[in-house]
Amino acid sequence: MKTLPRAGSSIMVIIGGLALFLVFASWGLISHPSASTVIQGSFNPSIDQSVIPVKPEPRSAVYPAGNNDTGDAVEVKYPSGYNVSDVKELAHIVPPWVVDDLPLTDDSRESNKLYVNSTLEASLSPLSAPKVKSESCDMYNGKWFHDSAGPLYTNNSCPIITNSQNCQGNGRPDKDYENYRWKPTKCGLPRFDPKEFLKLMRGKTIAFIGDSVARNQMESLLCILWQVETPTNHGDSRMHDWLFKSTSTRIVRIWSAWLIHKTLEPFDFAPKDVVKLHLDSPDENFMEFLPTFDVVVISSGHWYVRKTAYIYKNEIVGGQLWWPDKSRRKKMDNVKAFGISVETILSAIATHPNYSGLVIVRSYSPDHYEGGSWNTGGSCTDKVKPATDAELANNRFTNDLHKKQVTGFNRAVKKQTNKSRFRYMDITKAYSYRHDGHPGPYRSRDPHKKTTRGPHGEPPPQDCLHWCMPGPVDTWNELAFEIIKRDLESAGSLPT
Ligand SMILES: *[C@@H]1O[C@H](CO)[C@@H](O)[C@H](O)[C@H]1NC(C)=O
Ligand SMILES: *[C@@H]1O[C@H](CO)[C@@H](O)[C@H](O)[C@H]1NC(C)=O
Ligand SMILES: *[C@@H]1O[C@H](CO)[C@@H](O)[C@H](O)[C@H]1NC(C)=O
Ligand SMILES: *[C@@H]1O[C@H](CO)[C@@H](O)[C@H](O)[C@H]1NC(C)=O
Ligand SMILES: *[C@@H]1O[C@H](CO)[C@@H](O)[C@H](O)[C@H]1NC(C)=O
Ligand SMILES: CC(=O)N[C@H]1CO[C@H](CO)[C@@H](O)[C@@H]1O
Repeated sequence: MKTLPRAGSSIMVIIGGLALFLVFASWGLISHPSASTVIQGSFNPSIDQSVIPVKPEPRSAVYPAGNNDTGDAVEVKYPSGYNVSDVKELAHIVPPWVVDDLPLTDDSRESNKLYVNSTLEASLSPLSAPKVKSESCDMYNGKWFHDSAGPLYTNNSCPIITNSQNCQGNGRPDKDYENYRWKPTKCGLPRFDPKEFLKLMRGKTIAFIGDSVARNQMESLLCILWQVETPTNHGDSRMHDWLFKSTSTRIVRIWSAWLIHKTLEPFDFAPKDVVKLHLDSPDENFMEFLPTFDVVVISSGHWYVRKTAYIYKNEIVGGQLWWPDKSRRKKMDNVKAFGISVETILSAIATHPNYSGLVIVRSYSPDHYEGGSWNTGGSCTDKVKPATDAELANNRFTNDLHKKQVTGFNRAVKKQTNKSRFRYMDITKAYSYRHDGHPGPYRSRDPHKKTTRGPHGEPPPQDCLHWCMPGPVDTWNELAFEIIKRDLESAGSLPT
């Protein structure tokens, strides 16, 4: 096949148009916030664990449509005449939502500098546990290795796995992706010991704040802990809240897709039907609970592909999939807006007069729509092992968001006035190897779902963003556990 120039090619234009159409027609892979409300709310924790409760289907499998949080699912539709083999050559094209009428402002040099040294290294104080060999162990550099010890739980031993992440329950034929563990180059990462964790977190609350990928991590932690104790559910629609009575440890989750304040009322030339993101105000829905948390695990990013208007200093400065008047100058694209939002929310926490806990910022979770972006034939179908270095796919959108997140993190930490501690849990690189850890087409129980490519090579509808449970996402909690342990240790308050 011919090699396509990066820009100006007519195929590129066609693909771009097609992609834009698909972006409107389908949506960026984020499950609906209330999907697990249903599940958690209806599950009776006193039930015999050998009887798996029947879980209602979440309202949204993978692709919520539209511009609000109702999350009605639609499938990606490939128009007739669509030919995936035309698209393959465009592997790792910038997703259409990044292509903008302004060049990306690039503060990568600055962020790289900060990233390599000041914050990260300083934030990872050495562990005195015997497993740690190095004084300054970077937990995020390392390798995935096969571990015959297997996963920390199974789809049968954890009753609260969201259906779309229950890959085994949904018929995924391979299972070995459950057996890889992360080994930092210079230290060990202990296998998660649920009893230890509960002891460490005695009387404490850990809160997960973010989108459905944050939910993915919170549910992974619940599943791990469930193996030693069945928690009780005290949640409501605003806050999911599970209590482990033996140690009075609370695991909570608050939905906040963008982490910042959003409004629906018309604003200047932005009409009612577009969500307005106020890039300089934090999301009040979780800020009010903040002082009650001891550990906050916070993350965002994936919703910045959705249709929104960006408001900054009381002015519309840009929009994503929305910019009605092309004669107006757009000052900001979604990558930049994301960077500002990260700085806003983390600064608000770092200067909150009543917060003195630990903040773990989970870095951007990479997706794996390889061989095209998610809506142009990209796929993670048939990936059954972590990628080798040679197979590692570069994803510019992921890289851009990661850089912005690092910059926002560093800027916020500099403004800190209270006693909170900030840690950047930098999983992006490690997880770029885990193209095998996503549900792919195994995202629902539907026995008639498509799991193979169509006649023109078009991939089946699939989720290459969320993580199977059990699966690689469980390692996030091993990392978080390690961060919490180091934090309490350096504060001299580790329980004996
Ligand atoms: C959300 O979208 C649904 C369907 O797309 C629509 O019926 C509803 O009015 C919308 N709600 C808001 C608040 O925009
Ligand atoms: C798809 O494109 C490839 C390469 O351009 C071509 O060989 C093939 O015939 C096309 N298939 C269809 C169904 O159009
Ligand atoms: C990071 O800091 C170490 C010493 O703490 C220094 O040796 C190294 O050169 C620094 N790296 C960069 C990229 O600045
Ligand atoms: C768990 O996965 C197995 C396949 O490995 C499947 O037979 C079983 O029904 C699943 N159970 C649940 C509760 O999803
Ligand atoms: C902090 O706590 C004090 C005393 O409980 C309270 O008066 C104040 O409103 C709180 N501030 C914030 C921002 O929550
Ligand atoms: C405990 C602590 O240091 N609290 C400080 C947090 O930040 C505010 C300012 O925003 C200070 O006034 C508090 O003393």
